[in-house]
Amino acid sequence: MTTEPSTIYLKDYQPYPFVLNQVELFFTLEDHCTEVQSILSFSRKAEFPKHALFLHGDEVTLRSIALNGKILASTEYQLSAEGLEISNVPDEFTLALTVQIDPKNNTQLMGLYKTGTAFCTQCEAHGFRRITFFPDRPDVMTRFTVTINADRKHYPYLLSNGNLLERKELPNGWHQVKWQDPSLKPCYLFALVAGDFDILEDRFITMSGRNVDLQLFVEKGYRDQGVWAMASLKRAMKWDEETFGREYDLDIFMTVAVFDFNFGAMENKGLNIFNAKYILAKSATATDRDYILIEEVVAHEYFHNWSGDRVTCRDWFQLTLKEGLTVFRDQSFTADMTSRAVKRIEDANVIRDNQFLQDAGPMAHPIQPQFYMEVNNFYTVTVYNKGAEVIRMVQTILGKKTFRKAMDLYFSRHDGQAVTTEDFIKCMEDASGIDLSQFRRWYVQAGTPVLEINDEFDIEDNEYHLHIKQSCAATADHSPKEPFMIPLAVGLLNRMGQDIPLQLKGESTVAENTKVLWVTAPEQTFTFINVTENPTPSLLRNFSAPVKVQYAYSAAQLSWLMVNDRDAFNRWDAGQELAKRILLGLADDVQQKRDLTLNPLLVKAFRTIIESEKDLSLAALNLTLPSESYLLQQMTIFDPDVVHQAREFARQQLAKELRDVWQKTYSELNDGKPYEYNTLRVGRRALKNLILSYLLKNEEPEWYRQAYEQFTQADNMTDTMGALIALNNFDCLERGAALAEFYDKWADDPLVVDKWLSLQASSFLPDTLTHVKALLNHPAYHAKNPNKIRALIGTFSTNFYLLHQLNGEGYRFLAEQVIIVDKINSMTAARLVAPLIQWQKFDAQRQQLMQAELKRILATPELSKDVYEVVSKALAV
Ligand code: B3K
Ligand code: ZN
Repeated sequence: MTTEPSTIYLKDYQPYPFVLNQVELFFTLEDHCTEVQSILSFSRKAEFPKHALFLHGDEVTLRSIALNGKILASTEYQLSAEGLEISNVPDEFTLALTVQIDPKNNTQLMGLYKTGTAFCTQCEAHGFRRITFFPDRPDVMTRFTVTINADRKHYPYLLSNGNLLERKELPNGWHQVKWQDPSLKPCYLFALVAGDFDILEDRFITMSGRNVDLQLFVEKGYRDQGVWAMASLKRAMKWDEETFGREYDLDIFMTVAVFDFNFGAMENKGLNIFNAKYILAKSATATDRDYILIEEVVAHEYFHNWSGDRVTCRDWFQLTLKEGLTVFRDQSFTADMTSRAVKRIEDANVIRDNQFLQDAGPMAHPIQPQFYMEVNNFYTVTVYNKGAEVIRMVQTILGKKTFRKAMDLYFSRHDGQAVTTEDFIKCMEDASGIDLSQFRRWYVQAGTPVLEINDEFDIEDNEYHLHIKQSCAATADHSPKEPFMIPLAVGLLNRMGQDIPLQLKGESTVAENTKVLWVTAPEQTFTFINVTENPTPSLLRNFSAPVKVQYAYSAAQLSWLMVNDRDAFNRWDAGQELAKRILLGLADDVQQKRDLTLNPLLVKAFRTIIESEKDLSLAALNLTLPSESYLLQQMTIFDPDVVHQAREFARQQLAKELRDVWQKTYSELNDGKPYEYNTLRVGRRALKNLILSYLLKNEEPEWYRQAYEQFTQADNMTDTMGALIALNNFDCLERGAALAEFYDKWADDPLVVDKWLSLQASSFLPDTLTHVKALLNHPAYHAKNPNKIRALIGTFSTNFYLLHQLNGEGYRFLAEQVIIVDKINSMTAARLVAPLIQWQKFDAQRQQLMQAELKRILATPELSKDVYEVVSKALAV
């Protein structure tokens, strides 16, 4: 990086001065020298009588340019690193461009690139400008006609968005197809795929009786692994009709799975492109978790057809408009398809383990960022997952029925438009009559609100008071911190564990069990009437807002709530809170070098869960201790060593104390029945494998053997991985044998090899980093493939215990890899650096080591904008 990249501000938004009436594209596909011709027809907007025409361009070579048929001399336009400018253009004109690009050397995987033998594209956010010069911004929407020429033998399938208009043979074994997309779309939703695939075909009859052809293209030999994704797609299409009244609009919906992809998938209009990881599944190679994720991501991309494609974003500051909303939609879908409570807990965990950490670090930003250097750095857990929580709060505030009405209004009012989050909230207000002006702060204020709650029971008047104080610490982006509007769902439990009917003083309505309080002021008191005994409050039920709650529960109250709260989420949360306290106490003991003993309350609580919880997926979550990430966040100075030791000590004690029930339950669950995928069996496998990893903590040869036996006997990947995960932290013969056999068996399946790499990178064994380094030279590793980079380096970067070893080797390794990957794929590199940017939270010695590595990265010549932004912000704190 020679000069500091500039910061772009939302407040500087300017509309594009021209209307792009239509676009014709002609591709001639060659590995290194693809030619792209384009014909763009523009009309000037009356408000911009003098503006020059600017087209973005990135690594495209201009071959010719003609305006209204006249070839332009090189003095008649200006080329820069950002694009192409023509100062004098008439009010109506057609521009014809020819450019050349090099897909085969496109390792950034943005724009047009090769994956295996196929060509494919990724255009969001700024990929289209790597295909040709173009107004690459989401508010420039137009109609695309696309002609593709390619060798027929290598590329029998030539795909793009919309409807196939014609196909014809060309000389020399080439062929040509022409696609036309009837919908208006921005260029980030453009897609092109050319290759030879196996294809799965199906159909969906929409609610109005139209037929939609469904086609799924997978790499040759993987046809059997597309069945689950196809079935998931059909479930998603039906669900969106039933739940949101959204019908698919085109006659054909295509999905393509590729092995080289920067993230999960992409919602290109009518032609979704996926990382194969989120499509391919069969029981022998995919875990239950993979199945659930595939269904979720397939649904997510499909749901974008309305929330993203038909109604899109005006600019990239509005990203949460489509992403927060679509994540909310996919979460609701998954909750309906699986277990509602389990899904809610998992989603809350993402917020607490990752999003709260982002809020507290140098990259903190609101769900609608107000400025950025590189937009790719803002596809974050904040924009996506906190964004989804914000939509969920809207639903809670409006009520489900009104929310649906408001969503209908949003889709009908803005169909075919590129809009803002303001437009979204306006629809919510118009449909409900509720003033959301204070609620809008969630969009522009970063940070995690904290609710400090005290209570008081007034026995004379039968009144119960909840005093609530809200606050929000300053964040790195310096956004304001005015009071938020927070829907706080509460219940009050009587001694019998029953919910007390809830009536607020001054209100006539009585809520049966849960009441949503609207917390709006810095300090507020809610008084419940007709409360005849001192209740136990159940606060933030179902995680009704992405906030932290502080209330002085006693340990006894927490263990009681774990069993008695009617709200499944809060039952789990009470257990987590209890475990957190006990583990932090242990961490303190480790730090002070005191003897460690595990509080028997936790053992007792665990025993009760095993004996009473009927939903076994839920039981597995309830028996999982809070993550190291979550525990670290509770410390003033992060100490990954002590947290790791404390947590592992607790796991070991739980293994020992509960040995009898673990063994009994494991034997019951390990029933040898053939694999079946359904909610019940998924729960049984989840619990069985969790128990197996506890049992191995006893470090008995017998259990190493049992895990190895499970590994060899398993007829499905969930149990295979369950055994490997259980063995993974023990230096026993069984681990080595299982890992070796696993690789031998699956060396040809890239997605399974990813699991093998990440298993090794996540091990707590002391020589893990040495192994990870060696694996960089193993044939299984491919330095240009994002899935491999994430599986090996990405997984190691989240192995907190080993990354943060005081010899600094973990940091050094990560920094070196960031520098290497940055040259290949800057977007992926910028993601790897995330754990280092939290340096300010650690002790002086680690701070110094981490800063030194960050400085080393920053001093690298020609650093990408992506990595520059993250690292420079981290060092500026
Ligand atoms: N919209 C894409 C993400 C694009 C990421 C670009 N850096 C996938 C999704 O969220 O559905
Ligand atoms: Zn999305």
